Amino acid sequence: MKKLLLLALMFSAPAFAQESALKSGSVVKDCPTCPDIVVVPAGEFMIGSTADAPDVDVSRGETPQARIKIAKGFLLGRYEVTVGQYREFVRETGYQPPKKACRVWDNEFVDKADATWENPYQPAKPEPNHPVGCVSWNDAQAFINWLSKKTGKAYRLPSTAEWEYAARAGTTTSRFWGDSTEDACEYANTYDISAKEKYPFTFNFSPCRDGYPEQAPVGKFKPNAFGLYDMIGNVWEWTADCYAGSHQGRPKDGKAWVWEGTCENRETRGGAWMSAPERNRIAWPGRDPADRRLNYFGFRIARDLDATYSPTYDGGQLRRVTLFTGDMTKAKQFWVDALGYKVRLDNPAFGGEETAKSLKLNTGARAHYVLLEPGQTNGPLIGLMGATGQKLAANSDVPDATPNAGDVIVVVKVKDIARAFVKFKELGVRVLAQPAALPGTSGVEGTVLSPDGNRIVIQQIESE
Ligand SMILES: [Ca+2]
Repeated sequence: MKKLLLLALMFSAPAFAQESALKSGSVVKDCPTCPDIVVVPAGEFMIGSTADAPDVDVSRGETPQARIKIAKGFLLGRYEVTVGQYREFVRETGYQPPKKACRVWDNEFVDKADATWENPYQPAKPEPNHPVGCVSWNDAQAFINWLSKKTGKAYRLPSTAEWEYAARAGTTTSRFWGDSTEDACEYANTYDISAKEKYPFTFNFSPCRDGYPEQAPVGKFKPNAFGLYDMIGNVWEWTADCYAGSHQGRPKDGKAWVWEGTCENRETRGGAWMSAPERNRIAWPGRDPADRRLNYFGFRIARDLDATYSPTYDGGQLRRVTLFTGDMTKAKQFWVDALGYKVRLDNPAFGGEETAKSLKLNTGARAHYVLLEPGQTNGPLIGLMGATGQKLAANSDVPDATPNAGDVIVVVKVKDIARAFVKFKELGVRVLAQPAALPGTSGVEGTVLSPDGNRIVIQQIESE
């Protein structure tokens, strides 16, 4: 009897284990085919380079440095996200990325319409364990949303500070193995002699042979002290941050540095198989628009320890909305044109049985799930969900409404309802009800009339 009890306790123990109790370097996997993620310990470090560091680039704001304190450990991809993992995402979601050529080498660096993550040219036929390339920052977000929903864990890109902290793994040199470029071939797939022979670019190269003139499969080189592979070379890695060109003013807690208004460029880190040694350094920041695709750009995922994914919060700037019913085309037009948001994802497949049930849609109605991305007028809207089919059942989730057939009601969740209503005023949108507290809840809600006559209920997102 005692023995049985003991066994039961032993087997049940992992269910109670907190990830925050895991040792630095532990590998976590949220599903059998999910990317390996590694526990990176809490700590402090100086981001950037000293003024006398080899190849220091003042124009990119590597120096002066800033002190960053990462108070809690976090999880970071052991490897760059691979072609095999990305393929599973595309297969499961039917993700159709916005049309945009990918930049590859074809006797010159040129944007090729037929270059994709499946054929990034270098190599033409990537293996499942090659890092995925030709993926934009936006594509990376779509992958992250999918993985978060699939696993119930809130994934995200690492912040620039987290990335650099993890890449350094306690070192202060240009690279996690020291300053030398001769030693690169033990630790990283860089623009080495073998690459130079195949692609004789005019820029500098690592004076050694790593055996990979193009992308290399992930994990072929020595890891750093945190057990992370390919932090230098192979493909550039997108971070969550807007490119700042300085460390002055950077959040001291290691969180991503993003701001209201246009985030013109996202920061990339780590260099690539075709980057010169000056750029294959931990501190050197790349800067590229969120929709840019290059075959030497990929990403690595991160998440907080013990972070669970909530369907109303997707872990990033964009959040899901509870309910929208009515004419999708009109609604999209309003949010996209009037408020300057770009549609990032419109997924009619979202309208499954569960959705129809939770929205109390009548048979035949179909839900869409749309994510909107701030454009020039960065603002409070994060997303909306919709249904076509018009005829609706009475729905207690829709405040102050018993929708009749033909009614169009939209509920949009925003981060800052006061700011949203300032924006509506600027745009001349008619306000039907000013924001007010919802009795018996912590919610705040107001109502506007969109230009096409849709009544739109605006709700403030409740804090996590
Ligand atoms: Ca190489």
